[in-house]
Amino acid sequence: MILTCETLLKTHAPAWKQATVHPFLTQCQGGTIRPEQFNTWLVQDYLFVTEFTRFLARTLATAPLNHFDVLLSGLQALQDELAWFRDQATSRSLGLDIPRQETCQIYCDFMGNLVHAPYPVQATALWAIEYAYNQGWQLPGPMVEPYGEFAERWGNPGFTDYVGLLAAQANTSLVTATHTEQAQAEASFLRVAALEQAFWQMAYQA
Ligand code: HMH
Repeated sequence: MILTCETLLKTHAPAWKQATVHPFLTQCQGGTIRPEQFNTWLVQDYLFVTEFTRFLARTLATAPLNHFDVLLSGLQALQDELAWFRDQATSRSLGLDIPRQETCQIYCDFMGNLVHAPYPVQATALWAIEYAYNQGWQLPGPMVEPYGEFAERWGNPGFTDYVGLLAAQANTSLVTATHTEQAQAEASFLRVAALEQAFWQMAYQA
């Protein structure tokens, strides 16, 4: 049996639900999230995205040539996203030069270690990381201000299409993956799910 993104979601539905449905997101939707908690998430997510950008660049470095277009479009979007995070921080008077919280650091270390993993594992993790935010910010439905902009960033149709292309590339790479690589891809999917859940929870632990 060949592993696909779809079978991962079906096999591990409870873990995926915990990664993508969280009080943090429902409280953003209803506008009841406390600003300190939102700001904690915002700054830690900026610090996450700086490392995520390095991970995407390293994934590009091992990707087959016909996967470049999609990955380069992702890197291009991250240039805008990092600037957007800095603007958000400035308008909220938040400093970005602070240490990562433990959960954020563990997630960044996980992405750093994926440099040793074969491409199908990297491609699966990349898709899972992006799909977690795509679903997480999209599933609750429209959010009250000022959170609509955040729901839009990861829930918009263009980003949804991008995540679909990442799934297609991961699936293609998994077709020729060994059993060991498929098992590693499944383990990385589960690790992403657990880290995503912990990342939402981190906003309440500041
Ligand atoms: C924690 N996961 C986390 N932050 C993000 N910005 C994404 C995924 C999507 O890029």
